[in-house]
Order: sequence, then structure tokens, then C-alpha cells
Amino acid sequence: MDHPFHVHINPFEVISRNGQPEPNRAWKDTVLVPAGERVRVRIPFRDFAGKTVYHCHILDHEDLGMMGNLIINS
Ligand SMILES: [Cu+2]
Repeated sequence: MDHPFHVHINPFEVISRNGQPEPNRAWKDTVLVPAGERVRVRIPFRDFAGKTVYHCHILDHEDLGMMGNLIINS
């Protein structure tokens, strides 16, 4: 399945998809990761220190473990 990958609080840029540079960079809070593909992102951590999360936006996936913590130190 495809996975709508979401990061809380911190906007990110998609840098590449399957090793190919992303032609249209923009700030996002969610990116669709198609089945079997790899997406690389870059996240500047500037305005928030603490604990937040990233996860797949499909609730069943999230409940099965597609969720993690980000610990951001100032
Ligand atoms: Cu998913």
C-alpha cells in the first residue's frame, strides 16, 4: 500500500524519491510514499524543542506500529 507519511510540527522537504532528486521542492507536512518506494526528506529543526511524532496517516498502519518519536534538543 501507499503510505501518507506525516511529521508533526516540523515542515520538511522531499529531497529524493528512489534515489532520484525531487524536481519540485516545497515545504510539506505530509508526503505520499508509494508502495515499494523510498523517499528521503530533510527537516530543519529550528523552532521547537521536545518530543513529537511522525507516523503514517492511515490509522490501521499507525495502530500497527508505523509511528515513532522525534526527540528534538535545543
Ligand atoms: Cu501506511
